[in-house]
Amino acid sequence: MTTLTDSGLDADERVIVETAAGFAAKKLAPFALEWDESHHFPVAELREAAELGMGAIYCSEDVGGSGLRRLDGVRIFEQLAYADPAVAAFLSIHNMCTWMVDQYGTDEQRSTWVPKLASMETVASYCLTEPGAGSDAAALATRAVKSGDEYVITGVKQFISGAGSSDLYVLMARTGDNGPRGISTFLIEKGTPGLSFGAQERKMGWHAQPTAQVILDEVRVPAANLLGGQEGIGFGIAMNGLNGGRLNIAASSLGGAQAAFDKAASYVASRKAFGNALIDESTIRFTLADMATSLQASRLMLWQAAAALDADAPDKVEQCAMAKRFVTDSCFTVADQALQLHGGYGYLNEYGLEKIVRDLRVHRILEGTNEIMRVVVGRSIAAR
Ligand code: FAD
Ligand code: 2MC
Repeated sequence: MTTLTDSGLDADERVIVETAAGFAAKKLAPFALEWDESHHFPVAELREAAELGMGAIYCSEDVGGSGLRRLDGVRIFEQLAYADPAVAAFLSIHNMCTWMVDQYGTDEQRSTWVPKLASMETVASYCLTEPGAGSDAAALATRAVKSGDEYVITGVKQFISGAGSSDLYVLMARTGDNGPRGISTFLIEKGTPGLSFGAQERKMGWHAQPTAQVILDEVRVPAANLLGGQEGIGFGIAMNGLNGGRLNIAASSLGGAQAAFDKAASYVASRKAFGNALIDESTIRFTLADMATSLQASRLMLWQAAAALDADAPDKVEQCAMAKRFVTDSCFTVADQALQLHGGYGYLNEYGLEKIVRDLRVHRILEGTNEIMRVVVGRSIAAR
């Protein structure tokens, strides 16, 4: 567990952080490099995390959620990512989906799905992006047409984390006109006729979780699988899910960067050059000081944005976007600096630095690129 996160936590908060840190150290960290190498998706370990309440962290207790705050959530994801950012990030996507069902589902949808999602008997994927609609998500073309008491859904979703492995696909499709108000959200179970998956993408990082297309060819789902039982609210559901998702992805960057920093601080204390330990070189100390400052600034910004989401603050969308942009950029830089401080050894797989850099790189792209985060913040400034 990192030391900086200890500051200011009360006893309950400390138990939550220590539980996540203990689980991560025992069940994730020893295997992270192996899973990266073998492209193994550790579903069994994710289910063990769920047994500790990490499958539905900020969901209601009446349907099996843990009833914690977003603030607890980002602290948990930081600890998990300290061991493995790729696994932590997938769990964050599952939690986002679970929250969407809990928050917007009908009573029946909540009681049917949330308990299974909380235990991770059912693992969920979030399906918004399409080949022709990434940043411009409201331009999505997957169509859902009502037919009796079913919807018939056709289209392709691109880059879906967990695709092929997950049991439930929380999927945004068009039921109405062009634009955000014509979009609805559906719950689609694996095994539904017409649902298939593309080849696994070969990626720079995130090897411990699958990424593929989700392909829908006249997939028929009961009208009861329309999330919230209402058409046209799907874009709002998707975006509100992403507000918290963006924080959790940022927390996954923070944990990874903290691990990289700790490795680097320890390495330069023992590595000798020019007659001294590297840490005795003032420029190296300055680098470490800047890295530690970036980590602490990231953590504080993340906690502040999580508290704003907990409080449903009027500026929560901008705060989440700012934190996602700042934390994922800053922490990527810290991870890269940590690699640099290891010299040639940082470039070798066995030191674990290059995996962190590869895993964190994509956090600047997904759940809204960092350019889109600037678009969101810029719009709110212009609207003042
Ligand atoms: P584009 O939208 O085509 O953008 C290309 C470039 O243009 C980017 O740099 C972008 O920032 C920039 N740009 C676009 N518009 C603007 C603008 N207005 N101003 C300035 N710059 C702009 N999606 C899901 O729905 N579910 C998932 O589970 C999921 N998992 C993913 C996993 C991985 C490994 C990856 C790589 C992606 C995943 N995504 C997922 C998709 C991800 O969210 C998109 O890749 C991302 O939103 C960007 O969309 P795009 O790739 O189509 O890029
Ligand atoms: N939270 C809540 N509501 C939001 C929102 C947010 N973050 N962003 C937009 N909305 C609402 C907005 O208030 C508006 O509501 P209303 O119709 O009531 O006025 C509605 O959504 C439409 O918003 P805009 O008019 O801003 O829509 P526009 O199309 O111009 O831009 C944009 C929307 C660019 C902000 C959005 O498309 C976006 O966030 N794009 C990035 C896509 C993205 O993040 N993809 C991630 C995929 S998931 C992933 O990568 C994983 C790894 C899981």
